[in-house]
Amino acid sequence: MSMRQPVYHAATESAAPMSFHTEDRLASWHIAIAVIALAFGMTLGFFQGLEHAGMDIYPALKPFIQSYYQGLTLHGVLNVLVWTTFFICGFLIYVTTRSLRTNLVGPKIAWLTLVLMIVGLVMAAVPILTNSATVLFTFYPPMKADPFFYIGLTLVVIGTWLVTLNLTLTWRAWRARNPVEKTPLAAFMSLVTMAMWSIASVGIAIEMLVIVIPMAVGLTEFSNPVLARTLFWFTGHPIVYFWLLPAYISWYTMVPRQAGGKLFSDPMARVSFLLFLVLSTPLGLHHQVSDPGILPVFKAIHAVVTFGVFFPSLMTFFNVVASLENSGRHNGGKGLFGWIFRLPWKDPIVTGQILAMWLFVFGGIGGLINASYQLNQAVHNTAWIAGHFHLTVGSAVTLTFMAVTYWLVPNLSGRELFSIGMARWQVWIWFIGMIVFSNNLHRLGLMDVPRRTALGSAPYILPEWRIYLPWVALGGALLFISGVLYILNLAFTLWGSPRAAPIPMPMARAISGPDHAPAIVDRWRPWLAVAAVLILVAYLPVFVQILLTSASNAPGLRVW
Ligand code: HAS
Ligand code: CU
Repeated sequence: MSMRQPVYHAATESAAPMSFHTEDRLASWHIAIAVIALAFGMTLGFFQGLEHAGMDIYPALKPFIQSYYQGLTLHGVLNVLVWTTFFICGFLIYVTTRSLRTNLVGPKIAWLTLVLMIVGLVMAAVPILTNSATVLFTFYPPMKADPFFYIGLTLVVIGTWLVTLNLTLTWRAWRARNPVEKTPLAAFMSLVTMAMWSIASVGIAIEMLVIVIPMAVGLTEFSNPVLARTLFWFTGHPIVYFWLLPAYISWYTMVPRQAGGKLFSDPMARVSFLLFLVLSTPLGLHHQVSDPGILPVFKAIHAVVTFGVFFPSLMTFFNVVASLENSGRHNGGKGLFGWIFRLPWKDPIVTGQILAMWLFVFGGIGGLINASYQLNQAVHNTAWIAGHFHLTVGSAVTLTFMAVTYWLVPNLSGRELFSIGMARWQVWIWFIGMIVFSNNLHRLGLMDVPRRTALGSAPYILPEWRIYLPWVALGGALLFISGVLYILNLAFTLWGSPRAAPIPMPMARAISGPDHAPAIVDRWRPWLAVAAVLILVAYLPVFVQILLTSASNAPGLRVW
């Protein structure tokens, strides 16, 4: 039962081995914290599903968790903020240094960054656990949480900026030694991801420092909710691409190799990522279509840009499917569709990611519905949105990261994956569980069921909702079973599996390689400049209008 058999038969690394001891330890710490957060977060998700079906177990959890909403805050923060951010920082440190074949230039800074992020995490976690920050992961003012919640999250964001700095300096050291070579694709994509995120996260940092922290510590009594929400969504939309792009890195630069073939086009992949760099941020108002106090014309402009950022995902769709086709044909597949059956379906690393891609097709289509100005009125703040983001961050991203850990954890720990069979079941159960879960949430949303609501105990619940709510619980239970299989497999790998020699990071070669990419796609300044200009055009008038027309007059509230 060797992991390497189905995964690494395409090619072998020829370059001399290098030590990545520090990078591996850093990645291990980040990923361990991420997986622990996921384990707790998804357990709470399971409880929420049960609540929807009328099986409210929150009263039984009383001394630890006071309410559905405290549980939901924990679920959201642990799953979409902690699991993603820690996994991504660890994964991208690993990917960037391996693909550049360069050690981190600032190992000490990297350790300090990790400590800062852990301190931030603990600072944010304590108030949530003591029910002093039941404000959900979007923490909209005028809701007012314990100051440590905000300060902690701010430290985590600062930590991610330090990761960007470290990776950028590492790339510059590589560039000094390789003045003409194209940046290897995986490193290039990692740097684009971190650069995009570092620009985008300025919004949330300003919201924290100027609005919510002063309010929470008592420096100011009032907040401006319109301004706060707009700063939040300045970051809150691009954060979804901060989660998605690392999954794309795996789909582009690793899956083709793991599936036995080559990436279709390296230049096209670079262009797709550069489009994300410039288009991810100037569109956050699509989360605020129903918000008062913002001129409709600005919302319409952001809706148009949202349709623009659809294109790099369409390019990804084309490129990734073409690469899978290349792999299937390389494995002997014939005819129009025969190649599909020659993909390594027995390998959970590949299968998990293909299933994640399939779920993402429907998440992406749902995203377009959300982004349509009028249709948003029908779905906003309904269970539909929860259906949408479980297909995206909960599947495209999470199922991909899970599949990635099936090679990465053995790689980092030097131990064989405990059970390939268990991993195979895990990815399929997630896929089926998510279909049941998200289909029913979408359907309920169209029946006007509100999101973020303890539905099982709501007095206004309609009889027709009761038909679908138990299905949400069933889907949630399947996801929970899948999650438990995942955690157990990783735990047994660390504490019960035989040692195995380290294996190289999978790196796909491309049919159309980096030499076909024009030089402009390996330059930073022009693209960063375009990103800055688009953000100014899309947001400057919005902020001017908000500052001129809305006041800081909402007193902080504890609504829980
Ligand atoms: Fe979204 C709300 C629009 C993508 C996450 N989104 C949310 C929220 C979250 C979220 C968490 O316009 C809720 C926030 C909250 O709490 O209020 N979203 C979009 C659009 C896209 C999109 C247009 N979202 C994502 C991604 C997320 C994510 C990615 C996380 C990772 N979303 C919205 C809007 C709202 C929203 C509105 C606000 C709604 C409201 O009213 O509140 C697009 O980027 C999607 C493009 C994607 C595709 C799919 C491409 C498919 C690929 C795979 C192909 C490979 C295959 C394999 C099929 C077009 C690349 C084939 C295999 C073979 C073997 C053949
Ligand atoms: Cu968005």
